[in-house]
Amino acid sequence: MITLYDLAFDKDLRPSPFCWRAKLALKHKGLSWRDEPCGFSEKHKIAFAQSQTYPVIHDGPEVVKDSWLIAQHLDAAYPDKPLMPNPALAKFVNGWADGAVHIVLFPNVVSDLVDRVRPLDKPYIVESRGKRLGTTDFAAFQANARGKGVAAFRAALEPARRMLNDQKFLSGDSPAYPDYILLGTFLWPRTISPLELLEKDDVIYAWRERMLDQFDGFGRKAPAAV
Ligand SMILES: N[C@@H](CCC(=O)N[C@@H](CS)C(=O)NCC(=O)O)C(=O)O
Repeated sequence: MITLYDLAFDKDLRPSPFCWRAKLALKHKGLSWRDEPCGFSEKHKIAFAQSQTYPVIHDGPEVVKDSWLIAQHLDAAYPDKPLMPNPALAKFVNGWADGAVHIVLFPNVVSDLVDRVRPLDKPYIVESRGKRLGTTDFAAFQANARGKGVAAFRAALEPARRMLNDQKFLSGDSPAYPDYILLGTFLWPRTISPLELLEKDDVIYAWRERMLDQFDGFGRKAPAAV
């Protein structure tokens, strides 16, 4: 049985976009797993993997950290239903999400995120995210960011929009890892912020609806922020 160490917030919210990638990859493979919720202050739970970040999986004798390595491990260990029929596309989407999309998304939701961590994790998140942003006035930072930030986020999605103009999923006729990467990106704000990031007539909105329905509504059923 696979064990997944998944980042948990207050009220058992599970926002981590990287953990979502791993969960959606496991679903794609039809694998079940044991879930181990962990807070920011519970890194001792993943010390066995020499990891400072979630997700980590324990799969029999194998310990794998980092969502990208987890996806690669799953394709190697369970070759049915490849997650990456087009590995170059998957690699591009992974880097684009991490290096461009998340960067413009984060300022729009940072205060909502800080508000929803477990009380025990609050000092850590205030200090670490405060250092990253240069302020601990997250509410003001977020309010200011949203002035141009939502438009910047939508603009960063343009490469996906152009693909989805012509095809149902980033991976073609059916979803694969590139789609799970981007769905993870959307499940992150959905879990910790009431902010709607997309306009209803955006092809990405319709794609997101299709993706939320995958695996019997797995993403849609996950507790979302109100
Ligand atoms: N490259 C890693 C990134 C993982 C990552 O940054 N996870 C965040 C949660 S979204 C984390 O665990 N952060 C711990 C911290 O900030 O202390 C992956 O793809 O798995």
